[in-house]
Amino acid sequence: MRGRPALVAVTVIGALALAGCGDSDSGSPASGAELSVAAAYIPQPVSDSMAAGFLTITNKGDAEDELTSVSSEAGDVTVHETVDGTMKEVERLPIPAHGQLVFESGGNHLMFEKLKQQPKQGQTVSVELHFAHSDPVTVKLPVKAATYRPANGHSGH
Ligand SMILES: [Cu+2]
Repeated sequence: MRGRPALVAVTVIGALALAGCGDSDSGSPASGAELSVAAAYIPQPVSDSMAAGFLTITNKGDAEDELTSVSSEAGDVTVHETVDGTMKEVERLPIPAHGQLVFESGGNHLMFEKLKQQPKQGQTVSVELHFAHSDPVTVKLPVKAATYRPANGHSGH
């Protein structure tokens, strides 16, 4: 819930700055990354306490950022990458300037553990993404069928 007011505040400040001097776009590294989130979902898990979540973070800005942590009221969330078929927790993942950080089946994923209740198809699970530079972003991940794959997603291999 903290994400939305912060985002609104940034927008207002940006508008004021533009009105003030007209060319504030250049030379302000603090607002270099422009993040948006798409293709978020959780396949309905078999387990009642663990699940994986997927999404794509796009950075349209000129500066890179990093995903540093994820939190949720639904349970514990950590960020995992998959190396040689084995998943391992990572501290942070980079989001390159003009690039994407992709979470997809068989690759990076959000790892939900100690869930208070099993996510069921049709529900949504809210998470808050925290970044090294940008303000936190709240994302609602819809729970899809266990076999769901995003239509335009690239399947790992
Ligand atoms: Cu995992």
